[in-house]
Amino acid sequence: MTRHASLKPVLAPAALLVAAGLALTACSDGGGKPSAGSHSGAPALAVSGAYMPQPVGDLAAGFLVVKNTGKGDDELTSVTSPLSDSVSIHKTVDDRMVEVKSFDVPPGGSLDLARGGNHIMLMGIKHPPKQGQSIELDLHFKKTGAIKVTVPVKAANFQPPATP
Ligand SMILES: [Cu+2]
Repeated sequence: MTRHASLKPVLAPAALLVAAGLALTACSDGGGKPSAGSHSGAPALAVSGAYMPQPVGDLAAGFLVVKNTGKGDDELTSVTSPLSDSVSIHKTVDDRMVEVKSFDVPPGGSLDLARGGNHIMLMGIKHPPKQGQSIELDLHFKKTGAIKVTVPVKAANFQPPATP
């Protein structure tokens, strides 16, 4: 009898704990560290290592690294290019490409677009460029705005030098 009575009061606090944990997670996802207490942190982005393997047919991929040396986060939300009206951003899941809405660029971190992983995808290219030429990509970030990148076209099997 006493055993049954004691079960209920134990359950209620456990449920509260779960709810509190969920709330905390939602909070830190939205605005970075909850304890930071400042909204002045701005992202500071720099793009490096951009290249495009020579297109196969009217399809091409773009690879680059976006470093964020600032205090605030940012997001790559879209990419446009004079080369194509159909540019999207993809991640790779189990060898299959999946279109995404955005990529995070965390403060003190980087967004790496590389073969076999996240990449920029250009479809329906009207005038495919050749190795040795270069093309333009306009990266659109949620906070920083647009960054124009000149991207060299490399051999179709080009691999960038390994970075530390
Ligand atoms: Cu793709």
